[in-house]
Amino acid sequence: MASDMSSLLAEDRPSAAAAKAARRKAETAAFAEAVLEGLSRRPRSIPSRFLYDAAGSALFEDITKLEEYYPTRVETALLEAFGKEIAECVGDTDILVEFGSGSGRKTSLLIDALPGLDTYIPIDVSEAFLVEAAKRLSGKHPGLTVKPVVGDFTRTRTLVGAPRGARLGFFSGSTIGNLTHEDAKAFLANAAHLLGKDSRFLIGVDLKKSLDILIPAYDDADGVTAAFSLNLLARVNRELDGDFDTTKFAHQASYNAREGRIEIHLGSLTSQTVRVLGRSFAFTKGERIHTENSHKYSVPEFQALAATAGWRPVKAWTDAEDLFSLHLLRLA
Ligand code: AVJ
Repeated sequence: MASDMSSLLAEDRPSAAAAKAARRKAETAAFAEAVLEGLSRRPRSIPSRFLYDAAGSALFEDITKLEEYYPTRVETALLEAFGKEIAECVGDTDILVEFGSGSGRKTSLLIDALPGLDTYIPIDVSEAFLVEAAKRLSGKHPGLTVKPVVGDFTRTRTLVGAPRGARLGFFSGSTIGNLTHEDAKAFLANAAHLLGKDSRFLIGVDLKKSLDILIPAYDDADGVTAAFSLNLLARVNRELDGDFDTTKFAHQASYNAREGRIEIHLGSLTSQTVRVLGRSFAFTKGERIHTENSHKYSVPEFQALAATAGWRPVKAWTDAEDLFSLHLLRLA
């Protein structure tokens, strides 16, 4: 696998360590800019992609195991139940392109269902996750060529060095829900360009549902989701010389029915002043920082959105309780 990875990941070139350090520095600079800008704006906000440092990623992994958090469990069950049927609808596939490096479990189920597959290309901003995922998957699927690509999959336009062949895209976990409709449309259009003519796309999308199920999924009894949100402030303290007192902010999950999304905020429990990179930010009691959106779609709503980016529905699979959907799309 090392030789396969070297073409795209440049793991063993002498400049790799320098490139990695440069990427880390650029990421910290981007975080600093986003935090200073986001805390200055009204309403205050910090983009959700910064939730996933090492600690945040580990906490998200814990979320996926919670009783209240159904998406991972139900999507995995859908792949288990319908993998064969999905593969039949997909048709011949040489190359699987995954947006994000995935949990491994869901990807493995899909790989197992696709008999003719010879190449797996995960795209992720985190080189560490990519190396991990690549190792795990090539171990589980000997004979499969793994070619990881380091990059922001919302912006990666082409897959340099990728082989020719029929492509299937895979974007699981309803990660697309983090994006506004406008950004989701842009992502889907970019994916169409990247995957190319005649490709297919399998996307996991969370469904609209009763608030009795939805709210606890984003505000669990054990406080794991709260810890995940508050880690963003702890990350500011660690990386940007911040002095947030994480006990003085509360995780708040609510449903915005007009936008069809869960919104997560961190609310200030007192009036307080916080310093970040030498700058002061005064919070009134109750003032909030918006940290996340998680959009929910009915099956026809998502199909309509995908159509605006050139994707036609092939089929959608849902569970018996209508909690989650898997959409197979093809380029028109
Ligand atoms: C990773 C974006 C799919 O929106 O359900 C879970 C993130 N945040 N609990 C989601 C998340 C809080 C998750 N996604």
